[in-house]
Amino acid sequence: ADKYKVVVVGGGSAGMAVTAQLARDPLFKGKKDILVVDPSAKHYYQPLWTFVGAGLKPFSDSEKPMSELVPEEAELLQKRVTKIDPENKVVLTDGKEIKYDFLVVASGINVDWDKIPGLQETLGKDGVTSNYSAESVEKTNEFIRAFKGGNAIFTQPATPIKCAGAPQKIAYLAEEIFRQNGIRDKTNVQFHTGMGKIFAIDKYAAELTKVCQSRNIDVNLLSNLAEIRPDRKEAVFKNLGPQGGEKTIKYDLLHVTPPMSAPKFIKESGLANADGWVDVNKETTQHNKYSNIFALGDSSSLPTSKTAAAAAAQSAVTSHNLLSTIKAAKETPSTYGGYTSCPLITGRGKLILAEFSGYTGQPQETFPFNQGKESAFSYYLTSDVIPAIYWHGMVKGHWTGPGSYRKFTNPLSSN
Ligand code: FAD
Ligand code: UQ1
Repeated sequence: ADKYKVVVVGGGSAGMAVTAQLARDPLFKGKKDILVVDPSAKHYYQPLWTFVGAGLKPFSDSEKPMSELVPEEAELLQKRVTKIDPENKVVLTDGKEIKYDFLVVASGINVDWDKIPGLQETLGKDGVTSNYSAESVEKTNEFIRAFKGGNAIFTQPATPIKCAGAPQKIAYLAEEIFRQNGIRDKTNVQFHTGMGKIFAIDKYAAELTKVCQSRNIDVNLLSNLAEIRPDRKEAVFKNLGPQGGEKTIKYDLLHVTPPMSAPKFIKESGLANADGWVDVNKETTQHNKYSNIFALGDSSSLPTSKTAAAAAAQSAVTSHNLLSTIKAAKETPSTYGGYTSCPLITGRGKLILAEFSGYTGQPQETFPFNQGKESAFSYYLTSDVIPAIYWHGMVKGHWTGPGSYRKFTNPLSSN
């Protein structure tokens, strides 16, 4: 009885996009042959959390009940997947075995709150917060608004994370609010990143470095948050450069982006590459060992920067290749070229819209102006247009990224 043609593990941005696209195929009409498994009662549009953390959008705009988004042709099981048995084509949840013919893994990335000693007990209290959790994102805005001066510290870990620009976006927004509140001269704004660069792509990194310089944001590269001592309000940073060593800094506001990693069940199920991500072909999104398994989004091995924008582009490739595998159609596979995007908000009404291929490192900009510059157009696109595209397009299976429009919107672009 508990057998489905397709099981989708994770009903987040990537899983819901693929589910909605599959559901439109005649193969699934009136059948309930797709199952989405996700323990979360809510589906989150996490890109809004940067705006929520600065009080520019209400949290409620970022959530919808998961059940509302699951299409009619699919079922929802509100359970956590604990293991997959790919040899027997079985998904295990607590207390239930579900058989599948085809599997899509889209279980996202784990935020490792427990890997920073001191973080869990103080998150949401005494000036320590994070935009990376539904529970603490509104605290960010509270703490920034109530800030009276001192050290405001923003961190980024050395691990891969979702939306690698988000740790610095909130620093820009906070810095602007401190100026508006007349406390900027009493405030030391520091950004500490475990990475060796402020952003992976030089074109955008160069501009972001200028923004930090002009606004007196102290950027510390290869400076990795290792510990928080809440009783003394101290943050300990390890220097990952050749000189090594540790630095202890007193904080009055601390916005933490914790280290992140692949969900453990992927490795325990024999589906992972050496780093724990679901081991898929980087062009087709099909598993390298099991041809009836596909993966996309943050939990996949696709070697690009992990964003909803990337998942949108990947979703078209996954659903196309999965459908032709199901139908045993001898079609040319659809391929993904690493497209991803990071809207780097630098202030209210100002945004650098990075769009690039994580495979080539080359910009792939949608619009015929230099998106490496701060722009009001890019800001309103991101704050007001893209959220609508997400809720009405992406999770309904009708938006797979701007790639197919680029030759019209930016005809001179070579990418
Ligand atoms: P998710 O959307 O996180 O979904 C994963 C789902 O899997 C969840 O619903 C979860 O409950 C479920 N799950 C987890 N484990 C299991 C399990 N064992 N069994 C079953 N289900 C499971 N992206 C952008 O494109 N632009 C931005 O501006 C941007 N800004 C961001 C800002 C912040 C603060 C954050 C946190 C993220 C941001 N992102 C942005 C990144 C974006 O949200 C993610 O890259 C995107 O959601 C990835 O989609 P996904 O489906 O892989 O993962
Ligand atoms: C995008 O497609 C997308 O997915 C819906 C995002 O996630 C929130 C984005 O942040 C961006 C920038 C895009 C790209 C879209 C356009 C119109 C450039």
